[in-house]
Amino acid sequence: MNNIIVKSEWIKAWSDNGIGWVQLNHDNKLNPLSAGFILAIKEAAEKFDIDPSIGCIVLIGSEKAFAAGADLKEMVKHNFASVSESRYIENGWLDIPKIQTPIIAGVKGYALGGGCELAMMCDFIVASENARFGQPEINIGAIPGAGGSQRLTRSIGKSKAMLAVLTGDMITASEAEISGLVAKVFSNDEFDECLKEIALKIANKSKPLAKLAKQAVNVAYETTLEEGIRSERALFYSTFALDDHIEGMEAFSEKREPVWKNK
Ligand code: CO8
Repeated sequence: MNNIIVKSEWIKAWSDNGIGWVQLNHDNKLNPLSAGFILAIKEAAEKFDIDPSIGCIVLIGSEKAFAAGADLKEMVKHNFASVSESRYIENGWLDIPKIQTPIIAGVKGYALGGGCELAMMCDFIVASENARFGQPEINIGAIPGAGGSQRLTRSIGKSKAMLAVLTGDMITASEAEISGLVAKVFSNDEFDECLKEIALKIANKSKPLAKLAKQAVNVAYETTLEEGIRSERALFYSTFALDDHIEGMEAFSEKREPVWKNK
């Protein structure tokens, strides 16, 4: 692993009512993503992913930025050989999309380059109205490298993704909501409360059902419609093997709230 040190000191992690909060808390409030920082983010998220009391993980940054991209002070030292040999954007980065628990990116301020890519690796993005998204790599001698050209295109379509990637211009929160990059935008004042409300709603669902639902939607990202429909049907049938399926059905007919057993 080329002596990369996990920067756990730049992460604040706490749980609250079934929500696992992971805050990027670099001394530089722009949260520049170095190799050790992304490993710390991955480790914190993975800890919550295997915690049976957690039903939703939320990744947040500072007031100023979710993350303003790769740590350019680290990136400047790399050459072609060293990025390949150190697996620069493999360690940690490839693990975030493997998290099984629903994971939300809560974006305030900048989500640029690797920061935008990290947000897009989450299941959906909730933004405050001051959020700014972008893939500005073209301005610093590179192109997106952690999935930006692929996930942004799938998310907002070729035309808008090309505009963003070729100009490097930022996308405002309201543009991001209109184009579907962001699920919801809240005013800066309401953001923390509204984000928590959404996370709590998800955390209070049956955990195995939420994981199956997440898996079903993610298949749409990666395969043909025919294969996706087949996969969804198999996942749907598998819900009938859960105690929580029986509980959901019974609660509906008894006109009461379900009490999930999480199995
Ligand atoms: N990395 C390291 N340091 C940074 C970064 C960064 N990405 N962004 C800002 N800083 C530093 C600045 O150098 C400055 O440091 P100092 O005080 O020592 O001079 C400090 O943070 C404050 O920065 P600014 O004065 O520029 O703050 P502003 O509020 O004026 O501007 C911006 C904020 C708009 C975010 C601006 O700083 C900016 O444009 N930053 C660069 C954004 C960028 O280009 N991001 C893309 C990077 S490339 C990338 O992400 C590739 C992803 C590949 C995967 C990742 C692998 C690890």
